[in-house]
Amino acid sequence: MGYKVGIVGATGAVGQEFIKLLSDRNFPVSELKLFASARSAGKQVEALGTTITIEEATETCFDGLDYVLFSANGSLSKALCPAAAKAGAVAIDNSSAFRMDPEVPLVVPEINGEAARAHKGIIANPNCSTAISLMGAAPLHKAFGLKRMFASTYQAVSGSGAEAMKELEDQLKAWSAGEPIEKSVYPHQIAFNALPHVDVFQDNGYTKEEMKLVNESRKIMGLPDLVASCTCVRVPVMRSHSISINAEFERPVSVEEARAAIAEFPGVDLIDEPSSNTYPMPLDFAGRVNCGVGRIRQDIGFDNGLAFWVVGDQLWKGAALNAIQIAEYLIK
Ligand code: 2RA
Repeated sequence: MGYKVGIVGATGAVGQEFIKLLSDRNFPVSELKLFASARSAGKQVEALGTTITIEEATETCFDGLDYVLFSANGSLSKALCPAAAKAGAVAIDNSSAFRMDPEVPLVVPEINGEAARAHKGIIANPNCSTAISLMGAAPLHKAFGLKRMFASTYQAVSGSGAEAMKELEDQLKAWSAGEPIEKSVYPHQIAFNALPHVDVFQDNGYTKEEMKLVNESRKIMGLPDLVASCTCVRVPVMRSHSISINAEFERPVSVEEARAAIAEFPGVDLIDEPSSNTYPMPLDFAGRVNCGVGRIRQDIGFDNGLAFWVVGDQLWKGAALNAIQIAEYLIK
């Protein structure tokens, strides 16, 4: 028994990871179809041991498919996810188009996997910084009851796509060669820099990315009144996001209990031995399925507070892997 799977956005950074992970994880695919813009239609791609011709993503291309993984822009997802659902497929969408729709489950399988079963044809994949942050916050919420959460993210350039990853490489090469540094993806040079600007600024002074982390955390954790705030920063790291979190809990906390809660939670590794300079780092998490949590300590700013650090692969747990894990959850 296999499943007929489609990928929309097959040529993008996340789309390529969808293909890789379906193969690496032996997802039971009986047929794979790849969709992209008209510009890419006709190109041939090696996938799952065969050559597949990319088709244009249209409202009528989903007939007969069981699952469609979307990693396209929000407007394309808005147009095509309903069409995929109408054709009888389960659309798992990596854009922000449906994340806050009350009719659409927003899912991190280790945290609220059961919510996926209530889908009405569309399931939303969280924003990358949200999914990775909650792989640290959720086990601690389970242990102590999360009351307030303050986050600062250190986001990899892969979050801006393959072009941004190449831009960082090119800037580093130009710098070492003493050549002029070109920039196009970001408003400023990203090499040797830190940009407190991920996605567009809102009227309240926060960026869309920062409000996604706040609002999506509330929905996934089932904490509509959670007090949360964050600052999202782009840093010259290739593909793993890191997040520093200060959190206050309802119940008294202990570092030992917090470490145990992290260690026993699925999908996350406790990496926390400061005495030997052991803590999660983005370089170690590129291409790693699990996220890592470390630097756990009593937060001196709160009663019942913990400070901790979470790292995860933006392209995997932050995007393609989480979406495939949702499909795996539904077929088990
Ligand atoms: C970023 N969260 O890191 C976005 C990608 N989805 O830019």
